[in-house]
Amino acid sequence: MGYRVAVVGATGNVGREMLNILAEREFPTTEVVALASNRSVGKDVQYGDTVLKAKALETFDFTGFDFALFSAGSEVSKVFAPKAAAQGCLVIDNASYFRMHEDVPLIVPECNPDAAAGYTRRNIIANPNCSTAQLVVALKPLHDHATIRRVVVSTYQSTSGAGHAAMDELFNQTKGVFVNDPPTPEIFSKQIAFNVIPHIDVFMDDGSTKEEWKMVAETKKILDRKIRLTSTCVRVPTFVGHAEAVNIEFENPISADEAREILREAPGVMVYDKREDGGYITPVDCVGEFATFVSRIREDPTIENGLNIWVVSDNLRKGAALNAVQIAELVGRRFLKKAA
Ligand code: 11C
Repeated sequence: MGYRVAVVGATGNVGREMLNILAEREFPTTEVVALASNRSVGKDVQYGDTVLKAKALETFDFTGFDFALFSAGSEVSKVFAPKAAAQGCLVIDNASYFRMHEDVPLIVPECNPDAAAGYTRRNIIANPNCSTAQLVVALKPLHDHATIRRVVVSTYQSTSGAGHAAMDELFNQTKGVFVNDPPTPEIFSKQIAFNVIPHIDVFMDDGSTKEEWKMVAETKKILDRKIRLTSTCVRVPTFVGHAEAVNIEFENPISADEAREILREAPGVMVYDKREDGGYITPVDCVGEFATFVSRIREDPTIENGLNIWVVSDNLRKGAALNAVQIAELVGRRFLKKAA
């Protein structure tokens, strides 16, 4: 026995990873359907050893399906997630549209699994933004131990977060620089090759970007509304893997050694912190991995109860597809059990 699963946005960066991860984790399925916009219908996508042809989302009937994993952008989710949910299919949505809706749980299974029970209100569960997901996995066990008061985070986000065309832009600009002819920026607002850009998503009235706002709002919803967080989100010329330099101020004392031991035991976390050349994880090292890696754990002597950590994870996996599949596993285990 298994579940009937639809993957919406199956031809995109995250949709493909959703299919990979369903297969890798042997998520029990009796049927998997790849859905896409009309322009991508008929494209081949891989699910384990099987090649699926993408079908049209627009005309698809979700009746009888247990899970729909959506990663096709907010406009698609806004229209089609409620439709799938009304047809009795539980939607796990990677877009930002429903994340802050009071009646939609925003879930990272390592952090707030109990909140998933709220799925019954809309039949929709939201998946957080990639930069939030890896951050809260690392913060949660430290918060439980010493209560976080304030977080200052700077991100180093890969181009895959902006989609496949953005990765192509990095590749083509990089080649172009060598022949003295870098193509004009299209997806990014400035040259991304050999550069860094302090701008992800649209600007807000207060001068922050929406990516920065999401990190604040989503961390509060998932972990604790009392946590104060400020972030600067930066696009860097890497393909996959987001990195974050995180400064944390706690209510209670916590040493670097204590933090290292707590993080070693924490679900979803891998500590790699050797205090020597190369003794830390970089984005290139984390590609294809499930874990959120924590390195460079050290005390911040400029504040009381302060720590600095370096957090790296595959943004297409823990930041998106893996978290969505973990939510399906959680709901399957707790609420939609199927006999083995
Ligand atoms: C990026 N974090 O790296 C974004 C991508 O709200 O799900 C994911 C945006 C979101 O560009």
